[in-house]
Amino acid sequence: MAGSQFLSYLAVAILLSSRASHAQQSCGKIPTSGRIINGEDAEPGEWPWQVSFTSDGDHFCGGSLINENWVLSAAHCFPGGNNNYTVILGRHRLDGMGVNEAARGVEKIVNHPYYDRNTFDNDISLVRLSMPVQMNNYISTICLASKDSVIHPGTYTWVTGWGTTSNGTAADVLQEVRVPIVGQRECECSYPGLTMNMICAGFREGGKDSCQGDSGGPQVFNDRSENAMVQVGVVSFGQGCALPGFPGVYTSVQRYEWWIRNVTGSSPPSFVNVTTPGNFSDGFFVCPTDRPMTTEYLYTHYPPHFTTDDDSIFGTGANIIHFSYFSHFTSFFALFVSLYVLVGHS
Ligand code: 4AZ
Repeated sequence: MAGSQFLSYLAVAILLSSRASHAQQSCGKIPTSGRIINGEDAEPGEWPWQVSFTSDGDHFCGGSLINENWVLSAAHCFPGGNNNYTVILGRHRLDGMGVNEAARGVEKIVNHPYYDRNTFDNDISLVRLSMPVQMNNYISTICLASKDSVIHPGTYTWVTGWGTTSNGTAADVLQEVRVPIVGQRECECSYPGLTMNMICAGFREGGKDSCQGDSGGPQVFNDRSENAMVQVGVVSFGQGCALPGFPGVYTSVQRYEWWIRNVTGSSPPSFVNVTTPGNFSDGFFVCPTDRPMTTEYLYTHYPPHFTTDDDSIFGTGANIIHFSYFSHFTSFFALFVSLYVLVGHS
């Protein structure tokens, strides 16, 4: 009798504690309502963790609210450390002041100590707000992918921001776009300097992407098993925007669990262990050598003209990858001609 009583107490205790932990997990709430290049307008409150960094009233980068005091963003957004930045939360449009907006100053900016502005390795930053924010339907936190998360190639993720759209100007209404994760090996074909701290997303044919002004903003995965949105990446860089063969590159959030816990201290954000469905790895991926050699590619994408090179964070280096493909093409052509001459003469 005593044993079964104990067991039922235990069951009740387990039930209560699991309820408590579910109640605590308030991050990444999926709202009931329902350029970015070739994205769509978001609904107000659809991405309540999205923030806008402004300087003298102008939006310059995105970020994501991870608890009442801290915003996650990209280190390359803050090259000069702390300035007179304003963080706008609950924002839907860049034009005019929205009724659900709240603004905060910046108490401090903590760029990752190993951020490398040449390679963009460790392009991650934590920004402490001047005052905590009150959560509501338009302002709430995103969950973060924990260190043991496994995110397979092909997994669909959402990226949001007010960056450059396909018409070449900044968005007014917050944009959202859905892009699949690209395997590490495949992405290295496009970006030979890619590190383990980076994760790529985009379509092989291009067309949908994040772009300038989206930097620092969140790349999130809809984790149906947790019924929560979990941030897996931070918008970091790319060769142009939405070009075929050049996915967007994101800072891999899971690599920074310990750093984030360390900086945020006594009030850490919520980490969620995500494992996405998909194939095991892209370990056997072989870089395509034919892709840029098609005349169609050369005519439509060489040199890249989607965005101006001045806007590209790669600056004047923007054409290097294309150029090396082009020189491959010419050397293959030369080889072909010499073989033809040799064989033709024997
Ligand atoms: C940028 O300049 C930038 N296509 C951000 C993301 C991407 C490209 C450029 C990804 O901030």
